[in-house]
Amino acid sequence: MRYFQSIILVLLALGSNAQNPLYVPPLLTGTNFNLNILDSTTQFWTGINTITYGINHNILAPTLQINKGDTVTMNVTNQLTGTGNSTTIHWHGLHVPPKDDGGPHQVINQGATWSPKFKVMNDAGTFWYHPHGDKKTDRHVSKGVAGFIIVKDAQEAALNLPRTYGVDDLPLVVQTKEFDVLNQIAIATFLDTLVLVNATVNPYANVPAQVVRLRLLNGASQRSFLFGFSNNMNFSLIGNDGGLLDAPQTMNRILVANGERVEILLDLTTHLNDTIFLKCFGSEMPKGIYGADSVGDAGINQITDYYNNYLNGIDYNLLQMRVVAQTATPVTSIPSTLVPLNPFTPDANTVYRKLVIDTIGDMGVTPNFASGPFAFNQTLFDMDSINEYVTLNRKEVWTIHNKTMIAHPFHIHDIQFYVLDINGMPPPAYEKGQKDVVLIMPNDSVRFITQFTDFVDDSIPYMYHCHILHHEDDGMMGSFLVQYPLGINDVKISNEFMVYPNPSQNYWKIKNKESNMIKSYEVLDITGRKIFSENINQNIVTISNSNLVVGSYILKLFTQKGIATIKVEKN
Ligand SMILES: [Cu+2]
Repeated sequence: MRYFQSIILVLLALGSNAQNPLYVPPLLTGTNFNLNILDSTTQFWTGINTITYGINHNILAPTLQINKGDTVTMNVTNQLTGTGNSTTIHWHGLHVPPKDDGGPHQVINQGATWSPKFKVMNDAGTFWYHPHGDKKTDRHVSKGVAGFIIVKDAQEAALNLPRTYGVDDLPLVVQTKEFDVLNQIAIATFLDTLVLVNATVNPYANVPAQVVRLRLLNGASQRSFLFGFSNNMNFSLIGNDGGLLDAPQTMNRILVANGERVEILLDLTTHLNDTIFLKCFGSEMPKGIYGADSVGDAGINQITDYYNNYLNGIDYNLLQMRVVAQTATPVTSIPSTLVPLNPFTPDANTVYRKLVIDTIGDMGVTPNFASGPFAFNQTLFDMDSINEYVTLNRKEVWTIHNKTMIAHPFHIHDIQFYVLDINGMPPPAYEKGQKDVVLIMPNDSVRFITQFTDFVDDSIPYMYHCHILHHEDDGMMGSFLVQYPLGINDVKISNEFMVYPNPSQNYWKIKNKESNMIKSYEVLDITGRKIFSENINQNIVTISNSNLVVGSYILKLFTQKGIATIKVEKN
């Protein structure tokens, strides 16, 4: 059935060779934004109405241009109809407090308005906003809700860069969509065959014969894009997720995974009247990346429909660029330097964490290393659990190890990070800037370093997750709280729990005086660094301390009613 549907879509796609003018979302500026999420219809094919969602428009969302240092208010109203359409809006890449982040906990019910107000703290760069509802991200993003955020700052303004929106500075969100037999948007079918740039089928844009800036966003649910141009011309990569690089990198291909952004400069000064296509070079994409000719192995590790999707492993056009006359004040050269990078370096207090990406084998299904279900550390996302506890201002090195047969784009909220190494090797120059998504290839270990600054919250978590949206919705996500460092004076002895013996030489026994089950515990050193932890789900716990050196420790108990901290002594 799907195979025939795929053939029909091929014919539809090949039959519509006519180029359509590229849609450029309207640019909104200022500090107060009214964003109405609504449902409507879009004709991807003439005469065929497909239900789509958008913000202030039938599909996609306005581009928000905001200035570093400004305080902005976002009035987000959920006007979606239908049942079960509460949603959220997440400001992807922005450093904002957890309550304003728009993760799955900041639900906007139908008919309601959510109005977060926050200071813009990021450097100039290309960010985006999209729904992030619990188990609904793929559905709401695929139906069309996604918009750019362009952050401006003084450092970027001082550079001679193209910045006339829609003329020599083009936002390009690249997506593929999947359709059911009624031509309605489907999700997680592996038959995403309609290619869209800014929601336009077969788009063209007039671009001036000068240096042009493209802000490329992979807004697809699962497909990665290896971008390049039909004439194989070089371009200059000037920025990635979190802002500008220190110097342009000359390249002719750039791989952009789901959620990632790059800014590139294209020198078209000698190309007047040329027609050049922005393309995806799927035939050159390494195996294991969604969009390559194969993911997974032979046999049970295959995703059958993957091979019915004609886009996988082929080169295809994304945007036809018709090079027209220069503008009045063209940029005609590419700067040799951009902005200084300030990567973090580990110190004595740095915390090291490891997340292992693997399939889940205990859900009554045979694990399939290409189609999942996937999880971090064998733990599926749970709205009511916290997976990691992070200390404010402490530097952290996270290792993400991918044990599966498919590449996963790892995204973390709140902060930007710097990739330290990939399988022990330094990252390529184009990945040295600030990032909030990194694609982890099969069997790879990627380490990044970051620091969780400015915002703490004892109950509202941030998220980390795979940005393949059906992986995220299926539970490939975790949460973390950012908390103040624990000092001895901060630790309150909880009267609800009895610890004995204390001090002790071999073990602490913890008894709960009320019926408040201890779900798990952590043993921390006195600086708040986790030494070990265990999941227990019991009222009485015995914690061996025979391997600990003599000194003070903090027991952190995660209970049904909340977190209790108790100071204990090893002697
Ligand atoms: Cu994934």
